Amino acid sequence: MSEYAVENLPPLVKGVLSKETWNEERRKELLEFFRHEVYGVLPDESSLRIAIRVADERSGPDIMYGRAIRKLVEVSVSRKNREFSFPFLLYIPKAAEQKPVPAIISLQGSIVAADPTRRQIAASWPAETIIARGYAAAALVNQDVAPDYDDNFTLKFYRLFPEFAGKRPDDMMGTITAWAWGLSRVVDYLADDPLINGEIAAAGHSRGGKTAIWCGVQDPRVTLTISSCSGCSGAAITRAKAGEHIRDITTAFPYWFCNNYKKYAADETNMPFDQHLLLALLAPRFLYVNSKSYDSWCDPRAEFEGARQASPAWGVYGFPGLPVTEMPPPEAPVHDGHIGYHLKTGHHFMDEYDWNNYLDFMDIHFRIC
Ligand code: GTR
Repeated sequence: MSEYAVENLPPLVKGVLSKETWNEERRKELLEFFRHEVYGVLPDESSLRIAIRVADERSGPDIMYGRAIRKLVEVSVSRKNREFSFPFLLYIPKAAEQKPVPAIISLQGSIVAADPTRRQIAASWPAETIIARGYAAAALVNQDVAPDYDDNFTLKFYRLFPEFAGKRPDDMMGTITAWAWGLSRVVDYLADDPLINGEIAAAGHSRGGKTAIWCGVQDPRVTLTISSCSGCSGAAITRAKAGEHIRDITTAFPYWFCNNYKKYAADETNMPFDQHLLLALLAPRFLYVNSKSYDSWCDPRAEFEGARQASPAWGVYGFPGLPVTEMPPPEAPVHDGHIGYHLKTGHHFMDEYDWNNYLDFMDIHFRIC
């Protein structure tokens, strides 16, 4: 593990995580760095006209046995005479009518997971459990915002930017930036819903975890960012990790990132950043990182290291980040710092065990009671 030690890393990486070098200027500089070099910049954001409406709202015995209000929400965006819209699904516990509740948004990779009829219930989004535990649950399907294949930047959200179709400047957004933008539109809605108390978590698994992190970093309204098995270009320290590296991910999924990211593939050791700096941008808000023990492509140890090495940034604000320095064994969650963590025995997946731990963490740190 010596390769991971902060003292072995280049100056930008070393410099940020101490009281002396961390300040708001530094944060802005790092955020711009990740925008221009890794995930890409959203062009001309101020020209987007956004309207959000509840298309359908129901409650009653058919909606989670009377325990929840279900809303189907539509986000419509226009720019220069082009339009695009996408839906998301939201359940709010009936109890929120008495006292507003926190919400947790999940980015899902398939429509099946976000089934509003609840005939199909996916382990990756146990909305019934979330509602039973007193939280609102929103689900956004990533491909409703932007396709998860290389469409030459022409479909869905990209339709709004015809000038970039097929000719993306090197620092222009990849799909993770587009998906993160979509998550922030769900935050827009929740921030204005009187049944929600302003505490909002954003969660995602794997590519969704990378996206949740990128959303949380850019959107200060996200109280808690949850990364499940986000691996390479997510929570995992890239240097010396096992499994996937920048070369692999930019070859298999070049459209997730801006073109600039590829230039780091050849020499990760000397790149001026690593993923703990991205996580540090979340401080002093809450972060949760979890991994699966057999997920060698993501590398659980590198994910733990991302959280551990980001941790001093929380100290700058007087909060405990990750309260442990040794990687805990499986099934031994750590919930008492501003960074939550657990490792579970298993393969690359997000399941009810993970969700119950996120909710346990939120019970401790959010205003649920
Ligand atoms: C893999 C990719 C990972 C991870 C994963 C997923 O193929 O290499 O970085 O994002 O997909 O999203 O399940």
